[in-house]
Amino acid sequence: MNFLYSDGPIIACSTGTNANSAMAVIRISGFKSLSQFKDFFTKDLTGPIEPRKVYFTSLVLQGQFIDDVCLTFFEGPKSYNGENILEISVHGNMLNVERILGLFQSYAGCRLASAGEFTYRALKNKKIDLSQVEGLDLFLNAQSSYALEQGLSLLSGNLHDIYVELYNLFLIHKSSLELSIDFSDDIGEEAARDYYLKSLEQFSSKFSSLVKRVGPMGPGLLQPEIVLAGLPNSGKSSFFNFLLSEERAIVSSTAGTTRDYLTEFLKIGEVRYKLIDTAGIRESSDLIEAEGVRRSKSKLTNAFYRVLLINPFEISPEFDDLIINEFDLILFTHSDLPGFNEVRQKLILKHPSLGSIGAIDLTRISQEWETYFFNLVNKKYLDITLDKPILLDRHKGLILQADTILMRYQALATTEADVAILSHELNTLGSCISDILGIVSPDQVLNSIFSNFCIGK
Ligand SMILES: Nc1nc2c(ncn2[C@@H]2O[C@H](COP(=O)(O)OP(=O)(O)OP(=O)(O)O)[C@@H](O)[C@H]2O)c(=O)[nH]1
Ligand SMILES: [Mg+2]
Repeated sequence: MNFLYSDGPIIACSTGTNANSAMAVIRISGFKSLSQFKDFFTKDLTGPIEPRKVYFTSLVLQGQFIDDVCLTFFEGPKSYNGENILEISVHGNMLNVERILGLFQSYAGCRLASAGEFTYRALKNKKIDLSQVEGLDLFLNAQSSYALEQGLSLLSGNLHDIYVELYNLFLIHKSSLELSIDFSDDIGEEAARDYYLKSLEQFSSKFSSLVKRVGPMGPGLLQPEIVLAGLPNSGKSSFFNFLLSEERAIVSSTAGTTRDYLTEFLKIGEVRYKLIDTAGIRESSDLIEAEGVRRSKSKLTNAFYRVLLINPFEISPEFDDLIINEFDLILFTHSDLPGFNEVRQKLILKHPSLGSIGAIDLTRISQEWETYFFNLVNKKYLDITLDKPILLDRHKGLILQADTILMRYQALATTEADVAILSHELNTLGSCISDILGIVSPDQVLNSIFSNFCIGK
């Protein structure tokens, strides 16, 4: 990230530049005065311009008409990022947007903004803290209504309030330790100790409700993936196509047809899942196929929902290793073929864990079956999100780290350990808590967060 320490006016199209649209919003941030753009608009920008009011005007270059636009001025520091911001709504043809961006770069001293640079300036100007930046990122990239909700909650809602309250309770407790060192003669040793223990209890009870919201690490809930796995010819691609209602993947009776995994979005309920068709698992001397199999296995490890498809007529030795994985659903295919029940029964005798699972016939799969499958996936997502798990790994990591330190600290506090040791532990705890809000954040943390942002935000 090269913008961390550079200022000056920046420009970007905040509505994206990948597709033509009716309108596009171009933003300029960090300029000293509106009058520096006076030659670009027929509206007189040297006169009074009311902030937050929309002005319809023409955009011109050296007297030549470019576009009809709407201007809105947000005056710093009362703006999104604390700087002067000008928003120009233009016609959203990509070529038009590009030429307007170019015009302000060539003739008005603006520089094209890097991804997330508008928001970085908001952080720098203390308009928002780091956890709110992450909330915004979560909101803008959400793949489910739950992630949307948590993004907002982190940006300006309940979760952010909890973090702030926790930090404040920590400061109160820290001051109680200082009080017991410096002023216990004034207020009495017992009163100081009471205050110390009470403030610790308040902090730890608030914190423990947060710890309960930490689930497993990884992108499972942020970008949930449904992975279809199985041996070659088990019917994965057939099922993939069925769920997408299109012939997206090649289906054939040649084992090993799918060589690399295929991904498509599939909306179920209020979640946009990545549906993944994988290469059939088998030993192969073919380097490309072997790589495809390796990728399939890795997709399976990180999946939110794992489906195993079994064609009981084609079982190879790799099957034993495959079923060691945990699956959310196991589907038997080829149930329309004669002898299905016998081969299925034989397989179940060998692997009793498969016994309780029903058979489906992919050649006769029906709408009801699709609804049944969607309900299963949906239920898992709803069950997991019921307890409002925290989605961001950085936060989960810090909360777990703080939890370990807090347990150690509480043990020391109750045994009335030496104040120097208590102070040391408390400072370590404090840095975890303040890191969640990003009160002091190293550059690499900032870099990793801002690398997710899109240009124009
Ligand atoms: N009769 C019958 N044929 C099926 C069924 N499901 C799939 N098939 C057929 O089985 C063959 C293999 O199906 P695919 O969907 O390509 O299997 P796959 O698991 O993707 O196979 P790979 O890509 O090689 O790993 C195709 O000829 C399908 O038409 C089923 O339930 N019944
Ligand atoms: Mg396939």
